[in-house]
Amino acid sequence: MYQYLIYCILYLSFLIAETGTDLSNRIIIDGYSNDFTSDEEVINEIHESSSDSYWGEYNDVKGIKVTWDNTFLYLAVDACSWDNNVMLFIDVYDHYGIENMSEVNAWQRSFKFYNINPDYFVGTWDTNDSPQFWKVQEGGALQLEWIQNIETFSTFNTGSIDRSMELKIPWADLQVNMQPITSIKLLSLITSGDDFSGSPDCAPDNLGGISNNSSQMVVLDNYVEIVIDGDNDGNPDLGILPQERATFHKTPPFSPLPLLVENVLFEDGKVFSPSLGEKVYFELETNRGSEFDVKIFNLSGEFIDFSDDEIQTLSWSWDGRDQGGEVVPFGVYILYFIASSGEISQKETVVVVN
Ligand SMILES: [Ca+2]
Ligand SMILES: [Ca+2]
Ligand SMILES: [Ca+2]
Ligand SMILES: [Ca+2]
Repeated sequence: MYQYLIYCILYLSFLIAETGTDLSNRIIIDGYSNDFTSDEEVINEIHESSSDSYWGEYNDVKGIKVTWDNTFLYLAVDACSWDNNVMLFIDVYDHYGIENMSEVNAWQRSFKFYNINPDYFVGTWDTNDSPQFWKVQEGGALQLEWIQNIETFSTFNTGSIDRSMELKIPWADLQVNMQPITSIKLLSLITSGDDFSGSPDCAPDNLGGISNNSSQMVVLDNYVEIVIDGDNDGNPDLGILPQERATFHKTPPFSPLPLLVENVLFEDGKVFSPSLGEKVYFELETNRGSEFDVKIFNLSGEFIDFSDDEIQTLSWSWDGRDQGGEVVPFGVYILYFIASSGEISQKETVVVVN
């Protein structure tokens, strides 16, 4: 009777799949993610379609699975890749991380991150079984280092559906200067093996949607966040269901929201006199988070200067001077707002008077 009871408890604890002291017997890093249970799916078919990729169902991300024990974080990405790359980004610390994947020293791709700045990523390609685990320089955004002792495996094989990339990262390798890890943010995607290629599918979906143009810069601005140390005792919480710890920046599914300029506000009008020490102040309102550069041109199309950032975001001024500091001739000037993602641009005019 007792034996039966113990068997039942063991069986149930396997089914429930809570985080526990040691999961290394259950989670095997072999590129097949069926050793994770449904309680460990933080992105699954509820959130992420398997037919939303611009490159079709054979190049699609389907989900992310997560669990952990005292020593390791276990991760799996379910996807299908035919001649392309699968990547998983991990953001542990808010104060630094990759901002622009086209500026890093390895795996250069056309992605910009917004709301998330990954500190680590793992990437693999079709038929490769040894995904590479990379770390961005502590405190930095550009310098990547390949960490070769992390156990990884992937089984993507020329369009075979239902394959995965798995990895097992010692918590100690994710910690910087012994700082405790309270939560992690995750984001996975498909890209190609070519430098500066974009992505036809990410999970969770980004807010602005994805372009069919494979080299178009993609803004990755959504993530799933998993609370690891909810009681703040410095250790990963055990005995919990990872899925219950998962939240999104914006919970999928949702329709993409193309970036729009809703308004450009000129607080004190568009006419100003730089020779009297005046500046023109302007703000831009958009329907979702993005960064913009503002370039100033004269009517002949000559570049004059960049505008100055004000403290508020998407808020600038121009002092009516060119790059050399000289007051520009009176006349009409064009402010050219360009989304840093390259998604949209907008022109406005101002008038310089004597
Ligand atoms: Ca496995
Ligand atoms: Ca997908
Ligand atoms: Ca970060
Ligand atoms: Ca997607």
